[in-house]
Amino acid sequence: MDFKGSDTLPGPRTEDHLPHTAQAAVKIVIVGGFGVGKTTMVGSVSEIKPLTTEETMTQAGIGIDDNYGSESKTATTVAMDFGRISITDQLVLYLFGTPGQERFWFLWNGLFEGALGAVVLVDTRRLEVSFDVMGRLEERGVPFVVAVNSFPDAPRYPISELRAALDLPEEVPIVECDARRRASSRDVLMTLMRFLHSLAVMGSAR
Ligand SMILES: Nc1nc2c(ncn2[C@@H]2O[C@H](COP(=O)(O)OP(=O)(O)O)[C@@H](O)[C@H]2O)c(=O)[nH]1
Ligand SMILES: [Mg+2]
Repeated sequence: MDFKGSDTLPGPRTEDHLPHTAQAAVKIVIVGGFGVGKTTMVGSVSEIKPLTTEETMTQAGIGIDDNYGSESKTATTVAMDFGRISITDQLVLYLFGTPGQERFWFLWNGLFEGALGAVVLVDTRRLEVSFDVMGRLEERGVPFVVAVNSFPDAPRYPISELRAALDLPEEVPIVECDARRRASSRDVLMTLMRFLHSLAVMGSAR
């Protein structure tokens, strides 16, 4: 039989096994409108091979999904992306990338269950595609940070203007990122973890 030797197979990512020091696992959701970079972010930052369920866009999506600015994109995630990252030796994050399109909202209830926090990815060319997502998170009381994915042809705005446009309170962190870069995506998650920590500290001080 002509099995390829293991040396010719693509190697595993840095860590396929949970570090033995891991003590806590936390669920984080990565949300945002169509084409904002959710799959890219989970893929760049995950230590395990990310699991992605993609379905080629069908006629059913045309005219329903707002595709402005992402015309070249042919596939959209209809289920979710899944990945994992150890933020410290003790703390492991499980990442769930979830679709932002309205017609997939029925998937959301389960996906938000048990989520400690969320990253809302935005594209400055289409801020409005992330409004509803933020509203849903607020309704469910899931704290979030906003990550502005820096697409090269997207206009850049000062954070204060973005905050006003997104109608976000002062305490909600807004950061720029490049979802394709592992370090940048990791920084976003660190920002979220610091934010969650500050909320917990504030909560326990009450
Ligand atoms: N230039 C640039 N392109 C990106 C970035 N993030 C994602 N993309 C591209 O934008 C497209 C949509 O990203 P994807 O992760 O599939 O979006 P999703 O629908 O939110 O999962 C893909 O072609 C990505 O390669 C980024 O930070 N910079
Ligand atoms: Mg996707």
